[in-house]
Amino acid sequence: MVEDVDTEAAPPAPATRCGFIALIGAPNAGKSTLINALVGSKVAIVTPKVQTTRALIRGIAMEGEAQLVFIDTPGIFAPKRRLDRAMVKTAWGGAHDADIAALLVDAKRGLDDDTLAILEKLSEVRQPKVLILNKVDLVEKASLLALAQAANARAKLEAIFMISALSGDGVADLRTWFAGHVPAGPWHYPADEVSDAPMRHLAAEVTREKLFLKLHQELPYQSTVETDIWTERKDGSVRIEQTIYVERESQRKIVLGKGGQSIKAIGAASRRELTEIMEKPVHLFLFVKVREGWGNDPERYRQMGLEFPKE
Ligand SMILES: Nc1nc2c(ncn2[C@@H]2O[C@H](COP(=O)(O)OP(=O)(O)OP(=O)(O)O)[C@@H](O)[C@H]2O)c(=O)[nH]1
Ligand SMILES: [Mg+2]
Repeated sequence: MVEDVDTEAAPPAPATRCGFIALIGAPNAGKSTLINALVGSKVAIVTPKVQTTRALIRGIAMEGEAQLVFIDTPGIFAPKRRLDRAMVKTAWGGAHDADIAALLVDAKRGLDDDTLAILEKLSEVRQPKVLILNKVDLVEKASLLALAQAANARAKLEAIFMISALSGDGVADLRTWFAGHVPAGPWHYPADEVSDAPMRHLAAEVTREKLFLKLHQELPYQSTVETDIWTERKDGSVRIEQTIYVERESQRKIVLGKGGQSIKAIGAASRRELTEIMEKPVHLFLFVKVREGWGNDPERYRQMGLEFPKE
């Protein structure tokens, strides 16, 4: 019996591509909303308040043979405090280290001072740059064109997109474009991974989101959340202990609320979401501690994943 011998070489495997795409922009432009939409699950927290994101967060999406590693960054603004400076420095670091820098602009706010300053500094970034006009659900289509032209006159842009990160409008096109423009190369992460951040970090962020949503004025900015203890229990549940650090005793009282009502609401909302994310029962214990000057404590920065600025 003669067997067919296939003398032709097997077709080459489709070439993989992989790249890092930094999402930068003014506070509140919708960067974190967009990274969640691109990845298809919650990797970054979102609130209506400015300066929600404090450190780099990587979210991973697969598009055909391309692995897209999106980097959510803190909003860029004129920093005043040490924490602000660390956040802004981190955001620019993210842009310089990526393969593609994507500038997100809130189309409703347009080219305000923060965004103009970013556009100017963006010219120092050598990587290809794209502009993403976000929140198109809030503006007239006609105004978008003028906005795109004004931005294009200030920076060399490879492409301009108009999207709504909230509704998902235009997000798939964005993913397709990035997949075609990241470099050829092996994937950096397993194909099923959506984030490289440890769960205990995401858990602290989820509690911080609830704190931002529940508390107002200066308080969200004068507090930080850390996960201290994480125990997987035999019954399949997980026990999480977290500390909320504030600057002053008066703030601790506000976080606790009358009869502990505020902290209870924050804890309940966080626990509900963590249960959903992890698909297992969560026992969450929150403690509130006064740590005066935590904004100048290197250890708090290390916990947040931020470099500690010397001044
Ligand atoms: N209408 C509308 N709202 C949006 C859209 N994208 C984001 N938002 C809202 O804008 C607010 C800020 O969104 P975030 O994703 O937290 O913005 P960010 O750029 O990450 O903000 P920072 O982390 O503070 O820099 C939230 O209330 C979002 O729901 C959009 O496409 N349309
Ligand atoms: Mg954010």
